[in-house]
This record gives sequence, structure tokens and C-alpha cells, in this order.
Amino acid sequence: MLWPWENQVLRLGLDIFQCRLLAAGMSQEFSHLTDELQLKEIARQVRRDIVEMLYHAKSGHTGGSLSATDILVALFFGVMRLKPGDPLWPQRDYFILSKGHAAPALYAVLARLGFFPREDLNRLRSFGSHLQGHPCALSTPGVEISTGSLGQGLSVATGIALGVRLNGAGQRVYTLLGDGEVQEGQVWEAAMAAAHYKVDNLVAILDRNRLQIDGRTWDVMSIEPLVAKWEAFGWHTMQVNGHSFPELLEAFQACRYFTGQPSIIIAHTIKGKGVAIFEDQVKYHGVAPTQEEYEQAKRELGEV
Ligand SMILES: Cc1ncc(C[n+]2csc(CCOP(=O)(O)OP(=O)(O)O)c2C)c(N)n1
Ligand SMILES: [Mg+2]
Repeated sequence: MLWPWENQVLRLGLDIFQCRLLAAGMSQEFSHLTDELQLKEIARQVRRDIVEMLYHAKSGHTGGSLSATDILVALFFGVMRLKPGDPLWPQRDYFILSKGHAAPALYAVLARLGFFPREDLNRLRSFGSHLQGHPCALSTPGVEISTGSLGQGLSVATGIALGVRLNGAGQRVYTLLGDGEVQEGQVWEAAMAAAHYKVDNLVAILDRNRLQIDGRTWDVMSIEPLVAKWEAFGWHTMQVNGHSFPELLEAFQACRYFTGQPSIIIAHTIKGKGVAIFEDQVKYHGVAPTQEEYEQAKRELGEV
């Protein structure tokens, strides 16, 4: 818990960060945040945005957006090379949200970085809005590939990583998969291809929240032993606490030193993380908060 004055200093630091983004015309590559307290505060704000968006949209995926929040914040604010004002900057790193139903988390992160105005978040899933239930590359700045049909992201990420490798600019490609998603056969075809072609600028992150749409992964279709499987497919494999910024940042850093192999970070998370009533509950996979749940979530997460 922070003292009020500590909170104010933290907020001021983040305000300065936002101002730097704006002053740079947002077309500059921004300097990364690695301070744990600052990243935690951004993640709190992102979770708050997610709850707000889903409550107003009256539909969407609560659990998987909240489990992935810290992973996305660590990646976008602490790791990736981006220019929010120039989303198609040729030397950028790429991110593909293979578990496309976690779109609200991606939208909240992109908006906070300045890819598009934060007001747009109020129109999640509205008619005519560019922020639909699953990410659309044709309409949303910062979304590289339209996703939502599970199982495809790793294949696309492998192709992009092979492509950008030819540029010689050291670009890296990141993709986030769900743990239920790896039951899709296409994931393993991509895993085999990426290892075969030694795609070492590719990093997959697996959101290991132990739940899928209709229950525990081990009840629906066991995916273990995960580490042994990915290693057998030729991947450099790490495991982290997916809610620990130091662990996430260290793992992303470590991936840079493993050459000749793609890397996967198995991030152990809690579905619905950040709001007690949503945590580790299969029920909140794909439902929006009710009025009562929304009020409870606001009390826990604090104000925006
Ligand atoms: C090919 C395909 N089949 C089914 C679905 C419907 N669906 C959406 S989310 C989901 C569960 C995914 O579980 P998991 O990958 O564990 O995601 P998370 O727990 O992170 O939300 C399913 C089956 C889909 N989007 N795509
Ligand atoms: Mg899951």
C-alpha cells in the first residue's frame, strides 16, 4: 500500500511520461518504463479501463482481459520498440493478440500509449466503432492482425518474424496465446515450423490462467506437461509469475540472448486478476460486470 504523497509522486511521474509522448509528437520511439511501481499503476489504470469498457458495452471477455493485463503492460511499456504516432513505422516490433477475445486489454494499453484517443474506449462493441469485440487490423491503429479465431496467431507471428528478419533491423515479434487455445492443432504446426526455421526473433507468451471457456484446462483437455512439450518442439522455455513485472521484464530480456531458437514464456496468471469476485472463476470468461459487480470492481481498483 502506498502513502497518499507517494501516490501523488507516482502519478506525477506518469503524467510527465504521457507529456513526453505528446511532446514527441508521438512519432518518436519512446523510452521504456521499467520501474515496478509505475508499471503497477499503469496496470491498475488499464484494469479500471477494462471494467469500465465492459460494463458500458454490456458484453465482452472479463477474465482473460484481466489475466493478460500485466503481460501487455510489461511488453508495451517496458519492452517493445514502437512509435505510437506512427503505427506502421517499418522498424517496429510486432505484437499479435492470438487470444483475440482479450481485445479490451489491448485497446486500453494502446489508448494509454496514444495510438488513438482514450475516449474511443467508451464505444467498445458499439455500431460504427473501430473497437469491436475482437481486434481488427483494418480499423484500429496498433492492431497488426485481426484475431479472434483461436489457434492462428502463432502461425502469423512466425511468418512476420521470418519476414522482418530479412530487414536486419533486429525487430522482434511477440504473440500472446491462451492456455485453452493451445488445444488447437495449428498451434503445434506453427511451433514445429518456428523451431525448424530457427526463428529466434519470435517470443510467444502463454497466459496460463488454468481456465478456458467451459472449465479447467485439465478437465476439458489436458495440456500438460507444457514445458516438456514446448522443449520437445525445440523452443527455449521459461516460466514466470505473469503478474510480476520484475519477472516478466527479466524473461523478455533473457529471450534476446537465446539464439537459434524461438522462445516461449509460460506466464502463470489468475483469470480475472485484480477484482476478487472475478478471480479464478470460469463464470467471468465471457460476461460483462453487472451494476453491482461494477461498483465492487471500482471500489477495489480505485478511480481512473
Ligand atoms: C477457433 C475458435 N474456437 C472457439 C472459440 C470460442 N472461444 C473464445 S475464447 C475461448 C476459450 C479460450 O480459452 P483460453 O485460451 O484459455 O483463453 P483465456 O482463458 O485466456 O480467456 C473459446 C473457446 C474461438 N474464439 N475460436
Ligand atoms: Mg485460459
